[in-house]
This record gives sequence, structure tokens and C-alpha cells, in this order.
Amino acid sequence: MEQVVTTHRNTDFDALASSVCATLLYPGAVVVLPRAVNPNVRAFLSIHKDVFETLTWDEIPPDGVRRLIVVDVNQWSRLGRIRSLRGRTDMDVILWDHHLIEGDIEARWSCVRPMGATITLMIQRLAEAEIPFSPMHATLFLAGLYEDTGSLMFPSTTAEDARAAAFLLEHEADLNIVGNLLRPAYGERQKEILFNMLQGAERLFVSGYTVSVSRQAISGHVNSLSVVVHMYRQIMNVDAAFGIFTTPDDRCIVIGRSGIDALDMGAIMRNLGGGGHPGAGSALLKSVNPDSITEMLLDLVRGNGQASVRVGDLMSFPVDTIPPETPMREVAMLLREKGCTGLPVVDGDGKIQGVISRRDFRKLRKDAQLDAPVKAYMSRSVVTIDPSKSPMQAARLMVRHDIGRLPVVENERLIGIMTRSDAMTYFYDLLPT
Ligand SMILES: [Mn+2]
Repeated sequence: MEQVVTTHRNTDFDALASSVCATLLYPGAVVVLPRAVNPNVRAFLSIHKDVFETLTWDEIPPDGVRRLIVVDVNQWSRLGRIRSLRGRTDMDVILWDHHLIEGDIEARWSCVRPMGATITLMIQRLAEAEIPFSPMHATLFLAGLYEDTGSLMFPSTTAEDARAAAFLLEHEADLNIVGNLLRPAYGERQKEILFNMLQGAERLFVSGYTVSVSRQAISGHVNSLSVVVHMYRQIMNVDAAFGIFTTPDDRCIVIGRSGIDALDMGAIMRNLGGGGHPGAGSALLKSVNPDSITEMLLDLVRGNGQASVRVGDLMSFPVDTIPPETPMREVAMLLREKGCTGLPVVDGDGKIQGVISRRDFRKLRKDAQLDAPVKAYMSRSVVTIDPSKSPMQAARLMVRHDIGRLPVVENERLIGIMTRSDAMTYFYDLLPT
């Protein structure tokens, strides 16, 4: 046992996957895990004992270690009892990590790069060296990659992580198993909290949405509260669910889940000093009256946030338009002057007849054609949107038709234009409030 691989305490799937991967990169190396590993990793190991062998510190003679390979961590204090090897001069240290915080493990050789998961770095090496591995390995590696990148959704995810995921899928990683492995821990404590939430549950109707707010006191740290709120929303079958959890040290944990696009949980939570994304958000408040939080949440749902924003609120107007008879030469000048890529063509009754864009000028072959009216070259199939539609619907149309500007039409009359930047303003929460 000259070569030993180890990783951080509270070992997660990225740490385990990286450790196992190290045994492929360094033949003969054995994995020594800390005593404290995450519950789902513990469950995995108990089933896969024969496939992925791991040892504990007591099982190896410490004097025999010549090379220590550390993965997914760069601080001695986060290792298990194996950290007693620190300072040994007759030993070679190798480090693989994706954490950029400053560490104190000095390695002779290291691969430390910002990446969604450590396993991505190791997969790259595995692929380069063309080292074969089983579908079972691929599945474990993908579990590690998905856990640390939130299935490639965390902002820390890189293109390289996605490439590594593709590589693992090519090597028959099993997504059903990955899904089961990563199912969040849901234990007695969570069950009890969910049960309490459901007992006092109320379904409210707020501005056309179904909402439920539940409050309870909790003591000590509870894992996976967001999972509990997620389940609560599903059971209550509401558009948005909030859990307000008060702690003995006068803190208030607010967790929200939304099931519809129009109710942006991240935007709501940002109003409380927290954050999140459209589907899920949270905030931590100190010394506040929980009653007032309930009121604030309902107010935000009521539309003080972004809940009721419509295309009509976001569109730009008045709109520059041109009559169908305008010569192309003039159109070209106008486009340049206004610095826009296209203009709606509107007749005397305010009805939209077509759209002319810079692209349409490619149809012109001769200079003389610049004297022809715009109606000869404009595109007549115009995608428009109603002002009562949601910004999400506008964005979908823009994507589907690959256009950056949507004329907003009400009773057949052009009343505004929704541009890509109007949509961006909304999605990135830049609305003036
Ligand atoms: Mn990691």
C-alpha cells in the first residue's frame, strides 16, 4: 500500500468518484476514506463494497505510504485521521481539486483548476490516457459530476464539465441509477416538519395564483429544508409555496418554490435580501416578526414583484414605422440613422403590412432597385404578439422564429415593439422599482 488516495470528510459523490478514478490513474493505489461520509455515499458504498473497495485509516500501515493522492480538497484540516501524515518528508503528495480557495496541502504535482467538479479534471486525464473503465464506474463518475454541478445547472458548471458528462454517457453511465443515487436525503426529521406544515396548511388565492405559506419553529440545523418545501408545494398543488422556519437564535429561514414561470421566486427572494432562480429561492432574515414576513411574501406575489408584468409593460413605444411606399434608399438611411436592424411597415390605418430588415437588402441586385418601394422587399409574414402576453411567451416566440423584435399588436394596430433587450431587462431583474 505504497500509494493511498484520500479525500475530504463528509465525503460526497464528487469526492468518492474522484477517489475511485484516482485508482485507475494510479494503478495499485488504494482508497482510504474518512470516517464521516455523506449518508447517500454511505448507502452506495454498502451496496458496492465488492466493486469499489475502500479502506479506513486503521486498515493500512501508515509507515508504508510513499505517495498520497488527495482529491477534491486542498486543506489538511478537512481530511480524516490520515492528516497525521502531514509533514512526512519521505512521501510524495499529488493533488487534484476544483476548489480555488487557498489550501495548505503542498503537492509535488497538482492539477487544480476552476471546474464544476473535480471528477471532470480526472475524466479528462482518463480520456487522454485511454484508460478503460466499466459502465459502473461511468455511473459513479457521472453521479459525482451531477452532484457538484446540480446536473450541469449550477453557474459554476463549465463547458468541460458538460463534455465530461457526454463522455461518461458514451461510456454507458446509467442515468436511472444516477437519479436514484442523488435523490435527496429525506429522513424522519424532514418527514416531521412536512407533517407539521401540512397540518396547518391553507390554500390562498392571490392575484390569480394559488399560494400556500406555512410557518413553524425548528431547533438546530435541518438538512434539505428546500426539499421539504418542494414536496409541500407538490402535495398542496399550489403555484407557489413558502416555508418560514424560525430558529431559537432569532433567525428566520424563508424558502420558496414556484411552479409557474410568471412567479419568479428568485425575484421575490431578492426583495427579502436573499436570492434564487425562477423556480426556487430562499432568504435568511434576523430579528424580524414572522407575521410581517407572511404579509411581505403575499404582497410580493400580489405583483409588487414581477408577478404581473406583461408585454405591454415592457414594450418600447412609440414605434418608428414606415409607409409601404417608402423607397428602399430612404429605408436604408433610416435604419442607419436609428441604429436598428429592422422597421415595421405600416399602412395609413395603422395596420402592420410587413417588416423590413437589414437582411432584406441582400435581395437587391442593382443600384436602381434602391428606388423601388419597401413593400416589394419587406417580409410579409410578421410574427406579432398581444400586449397581455407574458414576457416568457415573447421570449419563446423570439427564439422559435429567430427574431430580435416583436411588434406588439392590439386590435390589429401596432402599439409598440418588444425587443430582445426589453425581454432581457425583465429576465435579469433590471426593472426600475
Ligand atoms: Mn467537489
